[in-house]
Amino acid sequence: MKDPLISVVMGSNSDWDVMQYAVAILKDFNISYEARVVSAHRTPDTMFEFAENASKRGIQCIIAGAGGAAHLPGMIAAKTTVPVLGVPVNSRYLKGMDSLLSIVQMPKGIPVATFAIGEAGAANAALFAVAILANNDDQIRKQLGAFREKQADSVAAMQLPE
Ligand code: RP5
Repeated sequence: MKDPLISVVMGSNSDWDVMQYAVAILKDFNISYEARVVSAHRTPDTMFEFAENASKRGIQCIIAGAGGAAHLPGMIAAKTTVPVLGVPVNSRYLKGMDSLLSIVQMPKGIPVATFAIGEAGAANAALFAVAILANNDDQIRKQLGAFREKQADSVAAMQLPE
């Protein structure tokens, strides 16, 4: 794939069940992306290197998913000014409430845009990244408009049982 515009990172390959929904949207929109595992606490040096280089690599948005004490999005945001979109991944015991609060409760000064827990959050983070790119790309803006129209049409076609 050509130089990625969007980077999708996650703390473990166990996050893929959720984060695949972000990647599916980027594929649908034909946006160049990369997807990789970077762990804040197991590979902190790799995480720092990734975050420090994101801007010069031309990355426009980082979608970061993590579960539990989900410090990956916040720590990446601390090391780059590239916008970070955080996706709370469902966790085994606290069902993702821990992930959500860890990501959304960033102290003032280092923002992480935080999305819903799980599949919806992953898909919406990617749609948000697409919307950011659309600000400076007419083709992507048209694609996003067409996506919204298709979605509206599918609702209009919905039928309920008698
Ligand atoms: C976090 O711990 C990951 O983001 C993942 O959601 C969670 C569990 O990781 P594994 O034990 O499945 O590797 O770092």
